[in-house]
Amino acid sequence: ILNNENFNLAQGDITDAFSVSRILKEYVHVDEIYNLAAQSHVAVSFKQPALTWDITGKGCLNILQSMIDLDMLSVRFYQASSSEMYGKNFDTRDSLLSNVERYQDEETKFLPQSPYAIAKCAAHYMTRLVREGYGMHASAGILFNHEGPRRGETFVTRKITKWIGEYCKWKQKGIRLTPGVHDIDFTPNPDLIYRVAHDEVKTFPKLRLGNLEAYRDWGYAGDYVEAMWMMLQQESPDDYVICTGKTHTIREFLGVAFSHVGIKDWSNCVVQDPEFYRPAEVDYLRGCNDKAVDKLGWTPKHSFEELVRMMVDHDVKKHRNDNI
Ligand code: F7E
Repeated sequence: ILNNENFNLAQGDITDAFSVSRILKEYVHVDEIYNLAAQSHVAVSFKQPALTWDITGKGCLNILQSMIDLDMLSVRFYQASSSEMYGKNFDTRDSLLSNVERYQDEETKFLPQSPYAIAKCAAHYMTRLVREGYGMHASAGILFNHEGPRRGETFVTRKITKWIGEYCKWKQKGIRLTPGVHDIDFTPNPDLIYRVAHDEVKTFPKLRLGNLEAYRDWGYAGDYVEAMWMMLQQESPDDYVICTGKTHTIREFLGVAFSHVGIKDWSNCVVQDPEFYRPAEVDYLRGCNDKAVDKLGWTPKHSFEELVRMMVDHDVKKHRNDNI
C-alpha cells in the first residue's frame, strides 16, 4: 500500500489534540474517517490504564471535537467499538439460559470489565452524541473478536498459532518439548528461539496460557473490515453488531488448531500460568448480527474452523521459511 500513489501517511499522535486537528486541517475535504486507533490489549489496559484511556477513549474525542471545530460535519465517521463493552452483562441476566439463548446485540447493556472496555464505552457514547447532537454521519461498529494471520502475537489466537508454527519447525529437527512445568517464563521469544537454534537449549518450551474457559465469538478480520466500510455507505448512520453468532472456548480453539497439525491431545503442550489471568474476565461473548445482515446485507464469509486453520497454516508456513 505504501507504493500506491493515492496513499499518504501523515505523522501525528492521537493523544495530542493539536496534532490531530493539524492533520485534519490538511484533509478537511475527505469523505470518510475511520478511527481504528487504540491500545487494544485488554490485559495491558490493567497495567497501563491511563495510557489506554488517552489513546482509546480520549483519542476518539480528539478526532470528533476537531471535526466539529473545523466544520467537517458532513464527513462520515466510523468508530471501532468493541464487544468488550458488554463485559459481564450475563451475571445480571438469567444464568439458567443455555448458550444457544445467550447473546449480545445492539440493545444489550454495557457492563465493561477493564480499563480498555471503559475507554471504548466513552468513545462509543461520544460517537452517538455527535450523531444525535450535531447530525453527523457517525457510526459505531460493535465488533466481536476479529482475527487472522496479521493478528498481534500477544492475543490468544495468534499466540497459539504462532507457537504451533514454531513447534512444528523444531519438532521436524527432532527437538522435544520440555518435560515438566517450569517456574520461569518459557514463552517462546526471539532469544529462546535463538538458543534452541544454536543447540544451547535442547527442549522446546510449552505454550503458557491463562484462562481457557472464556467464550469468544471469533470471526475473520477481512470480513469485518468490509462491514465497517458498508456502514459508512448507508444513507443514515447507526450502530451495528458485527460477529459470527457462534461462540467457542479457548479450549475449543486449541482443539481445532492442534488437530490441524496432527496433535490430537494438546494437554501436554500447554501450561496454565497465573501471569496470563486478568484481574477481571469477560466470560461469555456471542453476538447477534441480525441488524447487520438485514440493514447492511453483510454476512461473515469464514467459519471458525476455516479461520483457525488459516492462521495455523500461515504460521506453520512462516516458520518453515524462517532462516534462523
Ligand atoms: O483474549 C484468554 C483471555 O487477548 C481472549 C481485542 O482485540 O477482542 C480482543 O480482546 C481470551 C480472554 O482478546 C491467554 O483471558 C487465555 O478471555 O485474545 P484476547 P480479548 O481480550 O477478547 C476484543 C473484541 C477487543 O476489542 C480487543 O481489543 O483469551 N486468554 N490465555 C488469553 N489471552 C491472551 N491475550 N493471552 C493468553 O495467554
